[in-house]
Amino acid sequence: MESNIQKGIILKSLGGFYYVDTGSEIIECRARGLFRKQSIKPLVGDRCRIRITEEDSTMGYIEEIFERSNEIIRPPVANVEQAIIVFSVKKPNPNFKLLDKFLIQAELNNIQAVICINKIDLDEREANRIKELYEKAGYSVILTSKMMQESLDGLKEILKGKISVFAGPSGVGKSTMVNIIEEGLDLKTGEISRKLNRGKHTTRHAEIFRLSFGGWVVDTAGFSNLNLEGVDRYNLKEYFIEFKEYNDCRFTSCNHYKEPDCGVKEAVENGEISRERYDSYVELYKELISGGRK
Ligand SMILES: Nc1nc2c(ncn2[C@@H]2O[C@H](COP(=O)(O)OP(=O)(O)OP(=O)(O)O)[C@@H](O)[C@H]2O)c(=O)[nH]1
Ligand SMILES: [Mg+2]
Ligand SMILES: [Zn+2]
Repeated sequence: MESNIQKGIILKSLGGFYYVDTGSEIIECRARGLFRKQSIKPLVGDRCRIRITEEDSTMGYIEEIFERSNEIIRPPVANVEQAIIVFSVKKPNPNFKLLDKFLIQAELNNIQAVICINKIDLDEREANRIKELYEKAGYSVILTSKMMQESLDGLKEILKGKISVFAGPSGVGKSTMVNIIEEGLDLKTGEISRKLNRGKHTTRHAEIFRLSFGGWVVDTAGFSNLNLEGVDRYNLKEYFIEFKEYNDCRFTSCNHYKEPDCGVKEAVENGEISRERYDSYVELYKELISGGRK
């Protein structure tokens, strides 16, 4: 071995050990001294420099954590580049307000969002309607089904080379999808997953999986609500990207709610902005007025 120093990415942490993917193998590492030197605790997703021990080439020490591009809290993962926001067209039906909250959260964390409408075998027409609605707003949308292999090949392309997190409510098919994309992963799905997920919010466990075709994924337990830290009633509009084009309102500070001569409301009337997105905006706006942090 030429050098015993390598770079890698932390896949999981367990009992004081960190499992670091160097590209060619996975090394079990400790992070001794790191707290003192950099005063940071390594996170899953961290890119790091490790020193492999001389006695045992499967063990090492994390010596340095490279600067993070971001850090998400639930699950605790660093450097997530992309969020695959999964909703199913049926079983369960999509909750658009929640979908919009996921989009806002991705934006807040500086994460590229891709909307994935799954289970299209159950209603292809409705899936296409949702796709058009969000594409018109400026988002990327893919349609998938575990019954249609080609649809998952498209998703693979999107995942290649990046750290992606699968987010969305429980039961929409996130783990099923990841299992098909990467054979051999065997993530728990269906009822078993739901049982394990109960009470999981406190465990703060995270793990990322290496994809054999390049890239890493984080599978999350479904959650039904989100906290939008950093968003208030005055800046909420910034997160509805398609509004920006129509904001020639009478008041420059217009919140596109009850104000007269509002360009956004006009665009909704004309069908240029979708009614559903606007309604969802108003609901979130009202939530923020009432101070309800939902
Ligand atoms: N019809 C249909 N059912 C699907 C599809 N994908 C997944 N399912 C079913 O949906 C159920 C839930 O799938 P999971 O993969 O466990 O869902 P999840 O999003 O991981 O759920 P949590 O782990 O609870 O967040 C399972 O019974 C799957 O078989 C699909 O494309 N079509
Ligand atoms: Mg799951
Ligand atoms: Zn306005």
